[in-house]
Amino acid sequence: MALTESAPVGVAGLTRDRLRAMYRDMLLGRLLDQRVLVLNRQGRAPFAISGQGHEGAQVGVGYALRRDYDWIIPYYRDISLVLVMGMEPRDQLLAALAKAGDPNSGARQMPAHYSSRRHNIVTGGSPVATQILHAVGVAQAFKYRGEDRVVVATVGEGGTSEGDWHEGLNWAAIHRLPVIFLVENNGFAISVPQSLQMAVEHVADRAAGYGMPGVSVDGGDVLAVYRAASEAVDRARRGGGPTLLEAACVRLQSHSSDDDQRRYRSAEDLAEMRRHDPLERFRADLESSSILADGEADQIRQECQSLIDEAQAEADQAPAPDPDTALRYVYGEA
Ligand SMILES: Cc1ncc(C[n+]2csc(CCOP(=O)(O)OP(=O)(O)O)c2C)c(N)n1
Repeated sequence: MALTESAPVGVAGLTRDRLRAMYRDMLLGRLLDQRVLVLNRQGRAPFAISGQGHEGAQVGVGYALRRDYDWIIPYYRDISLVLVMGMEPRDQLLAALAKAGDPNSGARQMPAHYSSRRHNIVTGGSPVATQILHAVGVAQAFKYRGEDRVVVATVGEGGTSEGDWHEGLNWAAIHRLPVIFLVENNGFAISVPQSLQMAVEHVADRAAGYGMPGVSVDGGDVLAVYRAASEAVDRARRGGGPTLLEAACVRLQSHSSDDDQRRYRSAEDLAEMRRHDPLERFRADLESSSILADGEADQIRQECQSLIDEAQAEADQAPAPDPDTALRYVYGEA
């Protein structure tokens, strides 16, 4: 979108400071993601799964929520979303390096199973789409208690082929629960393209079948996502029920550190995808509307990079879990 339409005051009801903060959070997510991949290639982080290309969708939705009040049940690509909700680079580096202080799980879960009691982030299970049912349960509790909180569950388009997805959306619609189902549609489930997951063009086309609004938005446009998410959040808070929000994303990296997408995607496809990098798009829009001054993006990058360097230095020094605690939280408190 052209930011110049409403500059210099700001756009989408967001002040200039908030727009810059959005850019900073997208960039921090990107750089932290890159660092985890490097640690994986150095043989220090056992596994990495990247959110690069999803930052517009994640930050757009995160900014529509009330931090430490609303809840999220994220999936493994949501590195930028959990940063917006209050987690720190340090938290994710402790997890990547499997250190005892990892707040997600004390280094018991795989990396990218984000969790924070403090920030209302509920860990997902590894089977895809189980988080949908958990979110419906959380939303049911909000309604039962008469609270005006909302919960966002995120999932890939491949995950919407699971039974959990259908059961969850059906129940949420019947009971008009305050939940937003965010589908981060990057077109692939590992190597399986969307055309082999569903016979409709947009996941959101199915919303009418459940009886809820369905919105398909360009996930590369963080402000378009923010607007759509804000509407869905307002509706849910007012008792208007759930929304299926689909954000079209690009998966800039392979599925995970155990995958190589060059084996099943053409060089042309990969090059075309890179032209839709949400971070570059937002930076260009902010610069052309003078919301980011010349050189400001570089300065923000340096600040983010320093934050990540400090976080890594701290995580490097942090102790590994005590082997005697290996069974804690597995069968009960040891
Ligand atoms: C029930 C289940 N089946 C298979 C897997 C293995 N698996 C992990 S991620 C994934 C792909 C999911 O794709 P999608 O939902 O489109 O999300 P994306 O990874 O593209 O963001 C699969 C098949 C799993 N974790 N759980």
